[in-house]
Amino acid sequence: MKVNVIGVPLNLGCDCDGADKAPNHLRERGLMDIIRKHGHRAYDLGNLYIPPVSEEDKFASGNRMKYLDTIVEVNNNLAELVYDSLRGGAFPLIIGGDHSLGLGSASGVGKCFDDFGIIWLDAHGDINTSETSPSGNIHGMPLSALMGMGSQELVNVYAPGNKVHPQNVFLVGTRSLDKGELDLIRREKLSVYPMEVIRKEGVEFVAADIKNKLKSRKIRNIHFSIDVDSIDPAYAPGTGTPVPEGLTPDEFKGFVDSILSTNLVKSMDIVELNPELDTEDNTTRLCLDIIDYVTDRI
Ligand SMILES: [Mn+2]
Repeated sequence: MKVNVIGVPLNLGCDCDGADKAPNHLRERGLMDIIRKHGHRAYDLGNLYIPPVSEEDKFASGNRMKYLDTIVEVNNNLAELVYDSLRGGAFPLIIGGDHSLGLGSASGVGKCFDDFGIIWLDAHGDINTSETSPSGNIHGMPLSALMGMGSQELVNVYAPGNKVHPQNVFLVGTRSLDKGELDLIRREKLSVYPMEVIRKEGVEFVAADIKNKLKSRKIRNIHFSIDVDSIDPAYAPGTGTPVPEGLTPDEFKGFVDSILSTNLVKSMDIVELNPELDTEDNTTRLCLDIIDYVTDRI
């Protein structure tokens, strides 16, 4: 298969240094060779340009949202690159960078496929809005914006309006949800599989439940957005907002394996690796292992 690797060295959405270093850090440790080993034609499309913006201007463009204009600009460009990649028959593999890039990648997928769903693997909900966000960090808002909620600047990235129906969103691995996020989940009856459910029922049950819903909702294409903070910090400490009680690498792989076996996954993000917060490159190695595992199965 053709795999287009797209680096997004973005750290404005988490407002924390280090996540921007991840794409090159992974390249220097053999990213492209790992993908090609599985027989893929892999192209490194390089890193998206992130316009510089000074820290004192962080709220200049967005009321209660840090670095809004720049994040919108980068996501708009990312969406076009993802859309183009899909149209060209490639599997876009987007390497973050912080999770605000999920807004652009999924927007590109949404332009390509009407019948698409999003599986968002994360310790957090990423469904805050500018009104509910405690921090103003946009990496906590992309999934709500994709569903058409929150600030119009984010909702209208790449194309006007919502990109995905809330029924077609699956949020997995959560264990740190803010009050506004819990309200949104209840209001929209979102499919959420928190860690308590995974611990009680197992990843196989969760994956099977999602697969049933994919079938009943006639979803033929999936964008899979993976935040490394979904994995327990004991295994993945190199991330900006770690939360205890996460997935073990085996649980993670079991879930990924089950979802990939549907053959519906058309694109993937891997985000929030922060090499500067890592211990002895453990999280970097885990990310490369994940990419190895995934590209063996697409
Ligand atoms: Mn996230």
